[in-house]
Amino acid sequence: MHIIDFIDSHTGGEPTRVVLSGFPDLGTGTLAQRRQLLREQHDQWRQATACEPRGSDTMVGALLLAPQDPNACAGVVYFNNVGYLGMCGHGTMGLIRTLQHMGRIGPGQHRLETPVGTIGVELYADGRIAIDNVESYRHAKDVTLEVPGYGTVVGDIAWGGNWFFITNDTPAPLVLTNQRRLTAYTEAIRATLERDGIVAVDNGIIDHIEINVPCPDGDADGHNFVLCPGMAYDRSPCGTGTSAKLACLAADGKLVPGQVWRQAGILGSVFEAQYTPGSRGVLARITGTAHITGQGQLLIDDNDALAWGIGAE
Ligand code: PYC
Repeated sequence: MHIIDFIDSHTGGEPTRVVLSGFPDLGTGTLAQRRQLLREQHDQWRQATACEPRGSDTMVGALLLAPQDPNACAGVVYFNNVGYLGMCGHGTMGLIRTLQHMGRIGPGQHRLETPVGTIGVELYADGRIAIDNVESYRHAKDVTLEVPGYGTVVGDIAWGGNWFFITNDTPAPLVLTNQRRLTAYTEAIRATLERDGIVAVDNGIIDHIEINVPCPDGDADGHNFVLCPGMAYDRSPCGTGTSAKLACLAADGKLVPGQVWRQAGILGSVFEAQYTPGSRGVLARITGTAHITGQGQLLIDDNDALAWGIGAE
C-alpha cells in the first residue's frame, strides 16, 4: 500500500489538495525541473491524487516541496486531472492557508517558489492572503475567432502564470444555472484556437478560456467564468486569470496602478486585485481567503485495478 498525506482546502469554492508526503523523490533541481521529472517519470502519482476516484476534474493538487532558496517558505508544483499548471492563484491561497494550519508560517510576508518563478505572498492576521504574482502581460489584442456554432468571438491572449484567452462575448449571463452552456461555449473557443493553430509565446498552449464581463449588480467590477484545462470551470475568480485580465485592463489604460479591481467568479466569490507596473506588463497583487476542508491519507493499493486513478493509462 502506498500512502500520501494531504490537506484539502477551498478558495472561493475551488479545491486545493496539498500533498505533504508520499510522492517519489524529485531531487533538488529548480521547480521547473522537478515538475518535468514528475511529468515524465512519475505522472501516475498526479493521476492517483487528482483524478477520480480520489479526486475530481475540479481538483487542483499542490505538491509541497523544499525550496532552493532558503528564504522561501516552500516550493510547489501545481497539477490537475489532466496535467500541470505554471502557477495557480487559488491554489497558492490554499497552500498558504495549509502551511498556516500546520503551524509552519504565521502572518507576514513570505516567498514561494513555483515552476514559473518565485512569487511573494502576504498572510494577514485576519486570514486574508495576498499573492504578488509573476509578471502578467498581454500577448495579443482583439484576436478574432470563427467559433463553430457561435460565430465571431473576439478576445485577448494574456499571461498571468498560465495562458488565457479572455473575451467579453458570452452566449448567456454568467450564472451557475448556465454552467453547461458556458462550458460548451468556452470548450468550443479552445477547440477553435487549436484548430487555427493559435498559440502564445514559445508555442505556449492557451489552455484557460475566460469570459469576463462587467458585474451586473455592481458588487464587483468584473464577473468571470473560467474554463480550466481539465474541462472543469474554476469555482473561484481564478488568480492567474484575474492577473491576466489586469494586464489587459492596464494595457488598454482602463485601470491605473494601485486602483482596486474586484473580480467575482461564477459563484460570486471575490478576489481583490491591483497592480504596479512591470517591465513588460503588470505585477498583480491578488487577495482572497481559503479554508481548510479536510486532512488525511490517500491509500493506493496495487491490487486495485483503478489504483492509479480513472483516466490513467
Ligand atoms: O486561481 O490561478 C488560479 C487557477 C488556475 C486554475 C484554477 N485556478
